[in-house]
Amino acid sequence: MNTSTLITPPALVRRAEQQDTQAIQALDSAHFIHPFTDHGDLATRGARVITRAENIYVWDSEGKKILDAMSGLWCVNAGYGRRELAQAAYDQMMTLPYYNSFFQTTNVPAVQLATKLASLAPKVGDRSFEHVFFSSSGSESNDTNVRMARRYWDLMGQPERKVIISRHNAYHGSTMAGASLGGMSGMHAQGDLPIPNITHIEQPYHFENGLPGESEADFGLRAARWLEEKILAIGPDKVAAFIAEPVQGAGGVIIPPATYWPEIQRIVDQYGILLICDEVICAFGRLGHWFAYEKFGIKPDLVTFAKGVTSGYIPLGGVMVGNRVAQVLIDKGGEFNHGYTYSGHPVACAVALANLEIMEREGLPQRVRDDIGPYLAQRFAELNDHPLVGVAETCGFVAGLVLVKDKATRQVFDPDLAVGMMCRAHCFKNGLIMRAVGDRMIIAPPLVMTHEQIDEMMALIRLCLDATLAQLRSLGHVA
Ligand code: PXG
Repeated sequence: MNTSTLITPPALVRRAEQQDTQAIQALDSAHFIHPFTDHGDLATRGARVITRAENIYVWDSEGKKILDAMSGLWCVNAGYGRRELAQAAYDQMMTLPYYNSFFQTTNVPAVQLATKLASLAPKVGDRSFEHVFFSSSGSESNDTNVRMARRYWDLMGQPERKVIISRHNAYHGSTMAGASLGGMSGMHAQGDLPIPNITHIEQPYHFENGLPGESEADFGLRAARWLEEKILAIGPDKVAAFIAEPVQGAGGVIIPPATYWPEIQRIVDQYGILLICDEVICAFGRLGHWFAYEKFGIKPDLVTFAKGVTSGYIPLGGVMVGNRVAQVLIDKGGEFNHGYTYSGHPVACAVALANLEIMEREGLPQRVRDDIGPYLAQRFAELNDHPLVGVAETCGFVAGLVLVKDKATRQVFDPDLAVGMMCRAHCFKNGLIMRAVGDRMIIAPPLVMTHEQIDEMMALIRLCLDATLAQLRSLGHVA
């Protein structure tokens, strides 16, 4: 990639690095409630203070350089330090920093972005995407989906279609609807979730849910048919929609067998229910396409997006509204009583436009599909020879591996050992950000990585696996 587009870290940020890390940590602990964080734990250890970033690396307040194999939180698709994005935000703020899109008003960047997204979203079968609803996050967008799907069925004269089916271990956000749609039991346990009329089926995770000797292909069909069983158990005339991530991200990069999505499509078509693809992680090049539904040949009615649309430089999310739903909402709906202060925020939309321009110019989705995705697949597969790795797999530019106690029998570790967290600690120590989801280690690197940087990352991953193995051996947990 062209490194002349990268921002030289400003002197101001360098000074922040020289501040006393402990003082920042103390203020952090005293005043900042973090998402998904045990604050007792945080207070004793102190947060890692990230002060600057460039390309695929971040630096902490101690000056330590870390290769960010998670793109922040699955979002910095175009890499850090893009001057063009800062400039787009600056220019838009000086022209029109804010105006709402309620009350029959609009703004130019929002219109341009909706038009651009409609042009990027491929038509599949009889589904096309000419309309976009904007929010500021994935969670909000999924709240929109729930309301939109139910509104659709009301307008279709079938108000009893209310149930939305999702999957265990899915992640769809942290608002009441987002967390309910998600299938994280730990989230449901806090705050009386899920809200009514949201239910879940099991995820298509062959390693955990496959029967002994069952092929991936057979398992994929069986897993998809859990949806049909659920629809029949509820009553098809009561089901509004099925929501799913094409590849489950936060759940641990769960890549479904090739037979899964075509069978899901058959089922949603047969029962006429809406299909919501949550592409908050999977869109914008992550799986080698602008939208992942194209990769899997899925025909969704609603597509959730966020994160990569701005490469995380500014919050923006939304829903691509397929014609089936859009036409009904527009032709029959009157006013849809739903919207956010920041729907179509001009600065966020201007940054998104500049980001999509970069992705287009540098061909990032194609790069993932034809070049760095296949290269990552080849390099990551080499980890299958490591004694700790049960299975290592990739899809586009996400990858996951499961740590096992016994490779031959695929025996997993006692969860109380928290082997994933042990491995993650070795990663941090060695300058690599890799996420642990239980004992699955996952990555979603920026889409600008070179082959050399993939090699650098793979060497670090192997080093950290070796260090984890050595620690487990010294503790007597593996032979
Ligand atoms: N859908 C999907 C598929 C997501 O991955 C959301 C919705 C919610 O988006 P917002 O913008 O409201 O956060 C997400 C977010 C993790 C992790 O631990 C993943 C996400 C968020 C926080 C943590 O991997 N994904």
